[in-house]
Amino acid sequence: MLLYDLDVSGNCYKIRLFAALTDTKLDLVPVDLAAGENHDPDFRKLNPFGEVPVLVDGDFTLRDSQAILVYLAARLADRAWWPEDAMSQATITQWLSVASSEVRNGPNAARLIRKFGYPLDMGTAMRWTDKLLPVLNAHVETQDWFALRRPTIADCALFPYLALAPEGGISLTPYPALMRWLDRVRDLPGFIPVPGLYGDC
Ligand SMILES: N[C@@H](CCC(=O)N[C@@H](CS)C(=O)NCC(=O)O)C(=O)O
Repeated sequence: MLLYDLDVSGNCYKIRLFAALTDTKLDLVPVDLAAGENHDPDFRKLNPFGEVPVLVDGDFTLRDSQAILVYLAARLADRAWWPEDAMSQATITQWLSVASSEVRNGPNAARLIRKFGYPLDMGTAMRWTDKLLPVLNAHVETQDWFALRRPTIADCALFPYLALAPEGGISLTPYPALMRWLDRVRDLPGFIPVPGLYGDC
């Protein structure tokens, strides 16, 4: 399977992290966003939105990091990361949705502004962040993992932009339970880092 990838992208890192944790073999195809490779007509055929990550598995092409996590986890013989029952899948999907909405609009947007100069509004990003982080912190005060009693793709989807929040000028110090959850993810066998992971704000 091919993963069209960018090293500093948290969305791509979600997939690389899951693959590392589950020993899933992926061949990385780097896409240089700074050089505009995501606007090449051939890449647009893979993803008309011009975004990474994109997974290609034979004739099957899939965009969106959350969808790719579901696909990769559902193919594994060990269904621990994406179990087959409706209640588990729905519970995990709640958190995949938080990753693509609240995390995207909050810590991810703040990092895009501060690290990459994207023309987004920092006040808006911080309002999303201030609403989000207390909720996440309270959730992992009472349980080790976001969706189930073990790590799932929900944890893989949430980890990158929360761990990289300091690059957006967001301190996680006021959220000790969330920091302990980040440490639990880092301690998983097979864990791999991403550039900027250990930055302080
Ligand atoms: N919903 C998509 C969002 C993907 C996305 O925003 N990718 C960024 C890199 S992290 C991108 O390719 N941006 C293209 C650009 O900025 O032109 C996902 O979760 O994969």
